[in-house]
Amino acid sequence: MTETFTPPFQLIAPDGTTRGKPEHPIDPDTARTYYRSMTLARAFDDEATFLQRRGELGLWLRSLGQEAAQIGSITALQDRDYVFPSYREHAAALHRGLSPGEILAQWRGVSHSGWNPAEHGFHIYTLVLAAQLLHATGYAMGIQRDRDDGVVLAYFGDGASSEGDAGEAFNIAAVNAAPVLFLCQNNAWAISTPTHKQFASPIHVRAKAYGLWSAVVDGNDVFAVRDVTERALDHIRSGAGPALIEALTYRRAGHSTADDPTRYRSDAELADHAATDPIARVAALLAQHDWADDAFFKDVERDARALASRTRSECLALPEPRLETYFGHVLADGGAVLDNERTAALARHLVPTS
Ligand SMILES: Cc1ncc(C[n+]2csc(CCOP(=O)(O)OP(=O)(O)O)c2C)c(N)n1
Ligand SMILES: [Mg+2]
Repeated sequence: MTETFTPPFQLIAPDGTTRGKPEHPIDPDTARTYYRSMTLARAFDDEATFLQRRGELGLWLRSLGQEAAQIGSITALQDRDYVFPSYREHAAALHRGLSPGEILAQWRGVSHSGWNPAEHGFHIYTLVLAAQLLHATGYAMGIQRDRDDGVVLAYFGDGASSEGDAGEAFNIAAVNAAPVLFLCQNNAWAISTPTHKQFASPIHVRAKAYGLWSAVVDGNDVFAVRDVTERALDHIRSGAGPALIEALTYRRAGHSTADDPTRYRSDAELADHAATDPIARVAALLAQHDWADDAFFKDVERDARALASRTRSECLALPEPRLETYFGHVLADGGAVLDNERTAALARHLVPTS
């Protein structure tokens, strides 16, 4: 077992009871807003999974179970701040105003990225692990040189923390006091590698050695994530340098729709984590304080169904993926090997070509 030296910061326990001292009071409006955002994000994620199973998407990586880590952090940002996501930050993407169709285009294989990053202050999804941490650091150094007071938020995973790029980004960000917040969603798995085989020292502990402000938080507690993110942003905006948050969450689904987690993960482990569901926790908080009535829950349910339906129609309105286009983006001038592979692949008709 990896030792966690500091207990993760928590404001709402899994049963919905409040703990600790929040910076801001835990109020009914915010609780309802979080409940709604997380429920809609989950409905979108469910629908995208169905669309992949129906053959409408090539692949899908779920955000199931990670809604609090994403909503708690993204809502702490200001509009002028800029985000570098990894590849499963769908709740954060929706919050930044991306449409379902924009998010799905890449996974349908019809775009390298379905949105204009500048329009949403939300960079393209990056599948090369930890590469976005260097991009984020460079971007933050640019902001610093422009004397802009925006902050950059970069998401990454527990597995990505082992990449050399992560260490380089942490180091150079600290040396330059770059205005960047590194937010690790430690979801306990990197495909089939559990965290105890990934590292012996927790990510938030290693962060301190680089000179980063760091904290560890219960990543399934949306209020705690929001609170810690605000503290990190205050630190960064004061000019004191970059920060890192390790949000302890759990990847409830497989790594992707191409993965079978039953090969390496026990049912008991999954059942244990079902009890820490971030949406159920806010529902319990709402119920305990009588902060939401049936009409509220029905309204959220109706909005979730509407989002699912919009997700379906926007996906089906995207073009059909065309196999030959993929070969056109590998090398500028092609070459015999690529040409042969293209001919063979098209002959097999693995994907509709028109
Ligand atoms: C540089 C690099 N190496 C390997 C891979 C293959 N790969 C894709 S996702 C993944 C696991 C990532 O785990 P983690 O960072 O914990 O993120 P999670 O998928 O759990 O959100 C690996 C090894 C990759 N995409 N990029
Ligand atoms: Mg992971």
